[in-house]
Amino acid sequence: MSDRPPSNARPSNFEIVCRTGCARLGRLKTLHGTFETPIFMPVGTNANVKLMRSDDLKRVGASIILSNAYHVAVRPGLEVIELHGGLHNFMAWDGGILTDSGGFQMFSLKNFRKVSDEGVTFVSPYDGSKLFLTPELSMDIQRTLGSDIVMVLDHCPPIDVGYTEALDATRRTHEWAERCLKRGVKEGQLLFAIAQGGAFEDLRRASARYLSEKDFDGFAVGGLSLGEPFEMTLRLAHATVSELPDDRPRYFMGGGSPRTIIELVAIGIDMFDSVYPTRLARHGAALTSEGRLNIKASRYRKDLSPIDHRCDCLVCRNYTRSYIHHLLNRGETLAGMLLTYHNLYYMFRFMERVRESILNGTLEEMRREVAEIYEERRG
Ligand code: PRF
Ligand code: ZN
Repeated sequence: MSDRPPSNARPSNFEIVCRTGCARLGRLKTLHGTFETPIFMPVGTNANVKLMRSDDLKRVGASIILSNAYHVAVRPGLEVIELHGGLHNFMAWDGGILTDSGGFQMFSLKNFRKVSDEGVTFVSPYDGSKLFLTPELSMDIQRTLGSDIVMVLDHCPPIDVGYTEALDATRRTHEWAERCLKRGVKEGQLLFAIAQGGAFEDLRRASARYLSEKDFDGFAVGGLSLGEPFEMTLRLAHATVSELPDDRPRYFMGGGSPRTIIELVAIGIDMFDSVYPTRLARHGAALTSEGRLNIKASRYRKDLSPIDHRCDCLVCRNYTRSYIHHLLNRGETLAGMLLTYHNLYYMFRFMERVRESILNGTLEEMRREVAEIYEERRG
């Protein structure tokens, strides 16, 4: 079923341009464009990045977004996507799309039922309908969606499981990764493996080492950013990265606050996704050159300055904090739209600075600066 020639017969899709310490500036080639890494991917779970039109996504600087195979396959259903000729057409987005496999949704959604070596059963809380997701089905769904980057189906346990359970999930993740590889992707789609290993450094290393030997286009660090202390995230991510091949992209799943990004770029991560900037916006908070601002606070009622005086986005050039504060207090949708636009614009300028600092060798300075502005991780 696989259309993919073996890796030694495929040109490499990832090129490292420059390094500072363990950090890398790279270029990742996909069917919908070549992207500079380190890169941030906004989350568009239901085939939309909440409150953002696709043309505005382009305008703020997004080049690849994340979507979820499981969600889209359930609603509207694969046949609807197929009618459109794929997910790109469906959502009117001609940039890159990475689809997550459904592995994470097993535990993050309430409608998960049971997992076996064969696959995982989801039961919809809406109508009781069942979906039996196997590695093969996840691959077939992502092939139909036509995503640029396909993720293998993995087993992501909670961070606090014991050794036996973590080992079992890791073993299953490896078996599933091989089944995904065997099922294959469409020509041009990239296939990424996901390393697990729970909270155990030896399992983390073993997982990365095991997957490294297989013919994947990239490798993700899974099973982290699940509420554990940041020091632990860094230590376990580092254990994983230390065993991954140097010449392939590395993706940290489900983390992407400025602080998370700068610390993980420094240990050699290239790709990030997070709901952080978009969710924060919908809760009335802005990312700024001075850190996080809660525009809902009463001190902004008569504040005529823009969200961030150092930002030249469309929102900061036209609207006051006072106006957005007013919209928030009235529960107007426009508040979330304006804040989402600004926060994503902020994230993409932030990523430009990260890449520049790798090029200039000033990543360490930027890291210290970011740590001062954003004391905690949050996302
Ligand atoms: N696996 C998958 N998706 C994910 C994760 C994972 O471990 C995480 C963990 N933070 C986020 N999204 N498939
Ligand atoms: Zn702005």
